[in-house]
Amino acid sequence: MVENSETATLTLTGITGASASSTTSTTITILDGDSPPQILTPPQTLFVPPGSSFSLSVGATSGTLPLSYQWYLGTNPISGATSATYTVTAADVALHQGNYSVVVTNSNGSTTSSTATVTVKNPAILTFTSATASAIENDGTLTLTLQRGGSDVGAVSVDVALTNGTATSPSDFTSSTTTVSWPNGDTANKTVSIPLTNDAIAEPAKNFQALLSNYSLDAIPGGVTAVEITLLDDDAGPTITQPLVARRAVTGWNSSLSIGVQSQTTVTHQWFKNGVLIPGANTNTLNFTPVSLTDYGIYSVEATTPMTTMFPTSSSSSSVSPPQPSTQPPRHRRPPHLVPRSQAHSIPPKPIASSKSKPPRTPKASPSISRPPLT
Ligand SMILES: [Ca+2]
Ligand SMILES: [Ca+2]
Ligand SMILES: [Ca+2]
Repeated sequence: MVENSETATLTLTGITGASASSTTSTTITILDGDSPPQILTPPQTLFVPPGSSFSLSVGATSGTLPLSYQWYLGTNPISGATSATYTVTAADVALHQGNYSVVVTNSNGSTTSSTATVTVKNPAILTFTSATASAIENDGTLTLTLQRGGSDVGAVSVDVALTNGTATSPSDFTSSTTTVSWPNGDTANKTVSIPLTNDAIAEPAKNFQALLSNYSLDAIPGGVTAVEITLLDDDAGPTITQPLVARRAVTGWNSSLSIGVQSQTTVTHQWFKNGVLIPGANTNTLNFTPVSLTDYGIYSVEATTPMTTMFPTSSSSSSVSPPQPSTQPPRHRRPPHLVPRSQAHSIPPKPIASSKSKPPRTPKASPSISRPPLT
């Protein structure tokens, strides 16, 4: 009698003198001995690059053995393809592309599998265009770009999934998995927009990741399968890492004032002299090339970030002490502390009469270059 497979479950009960392990029951399948074979895992559709090997397999079971197999390409039986797995060592589009099926036979009859399609083509190569990205939380969205290389034949797709780092969804960004698709023949770059959460909390820079997964069958990973995303805060003001320091400058020598400012967002600088804006002085350093008497004054710099309203801009100020008339040759326009020590030894500056009103002075050797007496 032909009948379906039947199952029975054996369970251990009434265990004494021992404790039960996690497995206390097992299922037994009773196969019918009068049926044709049953196909459990049919062959799977494949995309194969030309010249590559590929295999098709079928999983079949039967209460009556042995089983025999015959693979078909279309309606034609493939010579010698008579086992559960059919392997081709070098795929050729003319010889191997098409719809495959397998007929499994026992003494009771035959069963034909569902069809698997083998397409012989080069894969599309899908990748992010950059392994890193950064955004400020008030940007609204962060855009990631994906590229299709390799074959432009066929429709391909890949999923972009987001994973929490120190930045988490939904407090810092909105996590979702986006499927990015290219139609047949399309090689244009595609973008994914990630919504960012703009809070009012001052916080450190955070990170999260975007990952490619679930490539369509004829697509493979390219060079960049993950993007490390840095999420910058817009609520913390700039921090001054190097304050302005008062400086005595010597006329005729080059000098500079500078400030160090750290911020997660862009910092713009503006220098002021005696409270008056200096046009064009918009970097962290203000150069005097060289210092002249008119440079004497109180200098300040304002460092500004594109913040929300929580923090005021930072500013710092410093004075420049009155410049001294030069006693140095103007052509040596380097301050002594920038001259390498060996050079300071070998080429001591020569006193030259100043053109200014004060009488010339003979420079004394700097303590840094005077030698202690030998003992
Ligand atoms: Ca945030
Ligand atoms: Ca904010
Ligand atoms: Ca914030």
